[in-house]
Amino acid sequence: MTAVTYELIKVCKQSGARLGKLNTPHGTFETPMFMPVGTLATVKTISPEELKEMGAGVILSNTYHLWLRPGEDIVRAAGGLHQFMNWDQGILTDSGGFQVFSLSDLRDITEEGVHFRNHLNGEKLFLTPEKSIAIQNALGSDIMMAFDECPPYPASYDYMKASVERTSRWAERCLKANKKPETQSLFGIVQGGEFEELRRQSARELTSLDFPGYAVGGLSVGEPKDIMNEVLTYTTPLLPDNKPRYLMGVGSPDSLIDGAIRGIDMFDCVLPTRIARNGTCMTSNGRLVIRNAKYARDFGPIDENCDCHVCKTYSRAYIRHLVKANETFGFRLTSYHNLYFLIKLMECVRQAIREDRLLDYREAFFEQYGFNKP
Ligand code: PRF
Ligand code: ZN
Repeated sequence: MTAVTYELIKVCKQSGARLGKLNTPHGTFETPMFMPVGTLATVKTISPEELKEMGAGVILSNTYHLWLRPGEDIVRAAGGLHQFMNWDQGILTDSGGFQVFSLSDLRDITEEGVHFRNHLNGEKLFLTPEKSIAIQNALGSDIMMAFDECPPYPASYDYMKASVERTSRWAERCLKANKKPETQSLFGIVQGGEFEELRRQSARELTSLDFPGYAVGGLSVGEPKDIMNEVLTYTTPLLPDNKPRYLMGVGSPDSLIDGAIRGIDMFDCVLPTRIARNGTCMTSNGRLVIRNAKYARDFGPIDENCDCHVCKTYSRAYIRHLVKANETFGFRLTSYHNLYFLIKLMECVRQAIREDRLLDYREAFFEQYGFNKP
């Protein structure tokens, strides 16, 4: 028995996108879905009650950050991450691999694991597949991620091949290290950059290990969008139909739609909350920079097509004032709206799959969002 299972409900006849259900020990969630990021056991500025209200299902947290502070022992003592942060829905934890590579410049990759320095105080640290899984077991997430290497873009074919093979060996060690497969499911991560042969090798090696779900990693690391779409086009068909597929670190509205069309079921990204904290809002008409002087006396909502609590209650002029004055409440409002926007977008995507019209939906959405403009 695995903790997390996937049920394919239907495939969109027009686009090939999948409508499905992800069953977890903390609830069942419809896919494709967007998962808000709460790296340090909080989705920045948003309470769990608000996340529920906006329809969030699974949220992300991070092994590396929680290991450094407060430490997994404290989270375990609290009764696990769900209890610690008062979130009774799904939690997925990333393995820390990606963060070690993106946050630490001093690192040394060996077969055993990665030596690097704590980005907070410079202290020497060592993370291995076994250690990452032990921390994730202590956190008690519903979905754990394998400890992988996400090489920078561009990387040479030879480097990528060695990295893919090491990631496969690490994936096997992660599976063996999981002490709670009945309550915590471990997903494998396909790497291989933009090399089709290496993506095939990675998918073959990982699927032979029979993970309960698979992620496509190593994308949205600086490559052009058409390369990401091309990689997804040939990679997702290599993954089993009866398991969920998760595209890591991707959250722009166009990429969510294009990923779903290529058979992706789960997405996460800091984008909506990160841009919210500098006052950028996602709207049905494209990005809106709330600091702009033209909103000073605009008493309409952020997005006239949005029915979120923020858009029903607060004006552009008020939010602009708060954001310009660096008032925390302003960033709460933009964060809430942006998360709601992506969660609602995925609801529209699911409805379009149900009705076999996701390509039509894509066309209309892109037109209004402004992606089709020259
Ligand atoms: N691996 C892991 N986490 C990730 C990625 C990856 O490749 C990415 C790539 N966009 C984001 N987060 N473990
Ligand atoms: Zn809104």
